[in-house]
Amino acid sequence: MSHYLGLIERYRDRLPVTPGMRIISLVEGDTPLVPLDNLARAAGHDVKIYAKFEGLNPTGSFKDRGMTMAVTQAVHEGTQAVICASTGNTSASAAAYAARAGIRSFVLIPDGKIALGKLAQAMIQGAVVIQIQGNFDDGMRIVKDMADAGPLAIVNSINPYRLQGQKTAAFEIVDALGRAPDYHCIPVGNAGNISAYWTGFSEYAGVRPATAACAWCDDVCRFERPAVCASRPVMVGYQAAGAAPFLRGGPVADPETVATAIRIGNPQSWDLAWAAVRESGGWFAELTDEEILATQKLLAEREGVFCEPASAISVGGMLRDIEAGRIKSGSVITCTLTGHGLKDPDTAIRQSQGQVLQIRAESDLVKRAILDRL
Ligand code: AN7
Repeated sequence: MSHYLGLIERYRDRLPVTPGMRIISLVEGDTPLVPLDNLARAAGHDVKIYAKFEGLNPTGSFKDRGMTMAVTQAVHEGTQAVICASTGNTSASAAAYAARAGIRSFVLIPDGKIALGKLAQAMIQGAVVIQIQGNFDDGMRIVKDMADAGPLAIVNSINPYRLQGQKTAAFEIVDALGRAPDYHCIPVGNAGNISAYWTGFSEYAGVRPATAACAWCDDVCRFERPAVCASRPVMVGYQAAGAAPFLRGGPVADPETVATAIRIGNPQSWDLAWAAVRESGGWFAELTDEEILATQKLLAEREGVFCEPASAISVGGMLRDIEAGRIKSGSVITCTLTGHGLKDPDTAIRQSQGQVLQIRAESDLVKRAILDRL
């Protein structure tokens, strides 16, 4: 077997690529499905929990799955630049894949509300960073207005190639488990990823989903193929309470949350996400910033898994729904951890304050401090 060359090569026969196409890849995908046995034991109810740790993609988030497809297609069409609005991770990923392809990238980010690591990535990877005095939704509106501005490809998840790339995470989960999970728990911001997962799980189950909203999707996806697995999971989407349009029944004007990645009030994949949740028998739920941060800490302290706040929401919501009996005992549950904790060092340090001991450089003093804590 040849060594792993990225998700397009691995799932080529289920993706919109043609022979001879120049594949723009950073060898993304193939992320681990990490068992969270400590949390499962604490939760009781005989559940088995796995985290799909997407923070281990090349730029540290799941966006790379969609970006390899979107930038490959953009280059194929002769596009000279990509553009996106972003709460951070999309801009980091777009900049990286554009750099690799040798084209330009323009990224619109909300003023002052982007985690430091993501900004660093976009900047050093050569993106033209445009800070707008507005939020993600303002940026998205402006980017859509740029559609006719020139030879420019929009690489937000309204680009259908993005969702095609991202559906491969569902394939990997089924391939790793040898079955579909009973529940899949996932953070929801702009709502592209939950839609992509449902498309992927459905394709592997040999079922045409409601998320296959266009004829193009029918052309690309292999829904008619024999099923790889017999079932599909219940899809559960979690939002931050201050940015929870799916819980409010419509757009939220001034979204606010510590989980800046999902500080989004007007999700572009509204209908697709509802289709995924309804068809799977799932639901949306919301978590407060306090619950989100507590879960980020819990994952780090109990499992050694460091994800960003927006990612922790899937685990926090899942644990609450297990306790409430909404997620049934005996279930196999997968959670997407969408981005790496190192993306947002400020938030991690802020919520761990007081844990650093200040001690003079003397062995006796250090020894005492250690023995006091053993
Ligand atoms: C870590 O980067 O929208 O529901 O502009 O970075 O598919 O939007 C990020 C979204 C979850 C939500 N977790 O996914 C952007 C952006 C993390 C994220 C989401 C995002 P979608």
